[in-house]
Amino acid sequence: MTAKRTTRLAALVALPMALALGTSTAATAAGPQGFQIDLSQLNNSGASGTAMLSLDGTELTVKIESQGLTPGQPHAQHIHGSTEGHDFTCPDITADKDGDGIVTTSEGLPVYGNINISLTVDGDTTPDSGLAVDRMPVAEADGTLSYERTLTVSQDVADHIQDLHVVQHGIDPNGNNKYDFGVGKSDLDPKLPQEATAPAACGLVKGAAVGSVPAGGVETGTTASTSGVQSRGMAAVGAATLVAAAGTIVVTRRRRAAQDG
Ligand SMILES: [Cu+2]
Repeated sequence: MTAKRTTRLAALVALPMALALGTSTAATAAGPQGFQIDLSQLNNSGASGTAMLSLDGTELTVKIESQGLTPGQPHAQHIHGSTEGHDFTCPDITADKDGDGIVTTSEGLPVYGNINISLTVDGDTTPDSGLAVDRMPVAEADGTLSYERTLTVSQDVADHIQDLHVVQHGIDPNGNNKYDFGVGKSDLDPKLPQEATAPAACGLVKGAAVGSVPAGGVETGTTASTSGVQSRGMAAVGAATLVAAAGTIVVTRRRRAAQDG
C-alpha cells in the first residue's frame, strides 16, 4: 500500500516532465515517443538499470542497461502488464505471501501482470518465449547486461505502452554466481531453482498510472483477482519454458484457451 502510494506520487511528479519532453499519451502524437524506465531491485538482488522504450508507430525499440545481475547467467526479461486498463505495478516484499523472504514469480505476477512481450535477443517475442533462456540475454562476468532490440508491437501495446513495465528475472542470494537451490525450488517447477525464476528487477514507465483507469481487481496489489489467477497461469508458462518445451506447450495452450475463450 505504501509503495503503491509512493509510486503514484512519483508518477504525479514525473508527469509535468514527461509532458515537457513530449512523451504525451495521446494516440495521435506524431513522431517517436520515448519512455524511460528505472529498474529497481526486487528480492534484494542488487540489480538496477535503465530501460528506454522508443515507440514509433508500432515499432518499439527497447534498450536496457543493467548491472548487479547474476554474472554469466541468462536473465529472462519481459514487458509485463495489461493493455486493457488493468493497473499493474511492480511488487514489493508485501507480495511475499508465504513469508519466505522471496517474492517469487507467481507471487509477483498478480501485482506486475502477465508477460506481454518476451524481450529475447532474437526470434519470437510473444509470451510463449517467456523463459526461452537460450534466447535471453546473458549477464557479463561483471554482472552488467546490455540489450537492444527493435520489434513490431500490436496497436494495443502502442496505445497502452505507459501501462506496461519491464521485469528482469534471475537472482543469486547466496552470491555464488550461479542459479542453485540455495533458496529452494521454484514454486513454478520443482526441477528449477527458485533463483532462476524469481524476479530481480522491475521498473514502471515514468508517468505510468497517471492517465490510466484502473479496471482490474488487483489495484492494491494484495488481493488476488480473476486477472491475478490468469497471471499465475502465465507464470507457469514461463517456468515450463525454462525446463522443457514439452511442458510449455501444454500450459501455453491452456492459457490461450482461457484468454481467447
Ligand atoms: Cu517477467
